Amino acid sequence: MTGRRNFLKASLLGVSASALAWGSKLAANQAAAAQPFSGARVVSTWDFGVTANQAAWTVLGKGGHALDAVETGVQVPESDLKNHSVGKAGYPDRDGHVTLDASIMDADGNCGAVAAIEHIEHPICVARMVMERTPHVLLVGEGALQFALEQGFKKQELLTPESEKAWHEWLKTARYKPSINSEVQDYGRTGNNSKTGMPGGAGNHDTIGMLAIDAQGRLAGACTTSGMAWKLRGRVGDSPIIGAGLYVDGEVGAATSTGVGEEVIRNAGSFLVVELMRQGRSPQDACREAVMRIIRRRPTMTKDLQVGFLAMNKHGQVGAWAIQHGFSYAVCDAKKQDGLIPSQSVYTTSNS
Ligand code: SD4
Repeated sequence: MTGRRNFLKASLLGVSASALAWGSKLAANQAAAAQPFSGARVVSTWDFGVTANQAAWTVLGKGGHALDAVETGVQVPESDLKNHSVGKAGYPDRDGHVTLDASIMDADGNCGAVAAIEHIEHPICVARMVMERTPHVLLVGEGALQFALEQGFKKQELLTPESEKAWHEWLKTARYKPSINSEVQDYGRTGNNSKTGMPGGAGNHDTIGMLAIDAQGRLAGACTTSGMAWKLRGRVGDSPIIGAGLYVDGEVGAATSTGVGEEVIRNAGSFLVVELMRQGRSPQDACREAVMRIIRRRPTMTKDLQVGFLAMNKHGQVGAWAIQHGFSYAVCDAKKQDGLIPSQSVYTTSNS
């Protein structure tokens, strides 16, 4: 096992060997993203973040509001039928129900979220309406659906034949073991991972977290997911929990997470990243410390666990860190429309 894995103290890591193998262009993208930046910029988790960012850019590029940009951007993977970890066509829970989690937040602390909502293709839009049209922050399950229908959303079947087939396959063993999501094998390409058969090189879970700063310097974030495939009915992950899967503070910056949500919730992950940035850490350094906090609490579990954080400060500097190799994030601004960047990680070779 140790031969396959190379655990290095995070503080000693530079760009990982594998990241270098992915190409000096990518490493250059990482260095560029870490620089202060004036103007609009949007960043997202995973390779499906590239197309999501492009949609967000249709708003940001015209001088639009960061909040509109993130809501627009994350709707792309929510509607993508090839994406089985966000929105429609997401893998269901243990009992065959597709249940979605989403949150949205602006720079002033306004936020809204839905958890374990069913039958609604765009939970992020419902989350925004919770934020803007109710005195609440989070609606769950039946109540969230009721609210969505009252707001005019259409009820639809989110379980596609492909996802249903995958669920039936899973039922043969019915063993809940989140796989380590990694884009290593299929880095930078769309389509299914040759090892797992999952989209975009992912494992059985992946979330889009998107952070944007607009031309007027306003920050916003959005996070949306179908959560962990085959989860218990009623399970809620980190994505709709403000401070866990998403946090934005206009005075400091914004952060979002992907991976096993239970570990992120336990550590108030995204809030922690923002607080570390408040204390003067760079986005990358803050993400690394948040990852190390999780590892310190779970020393025996981390070889099987993936969590990744992505952060952007109010100066537009971007950074990320993950437990496992293979996390990537996409950056889009006026100079670069499709930059996909490998995150640094604690483990520098694939555990999967
Ligand atoms: C969750 N954090 O529901 C989400 C899933 C995810 O990579 O991001 N997986 O726990």
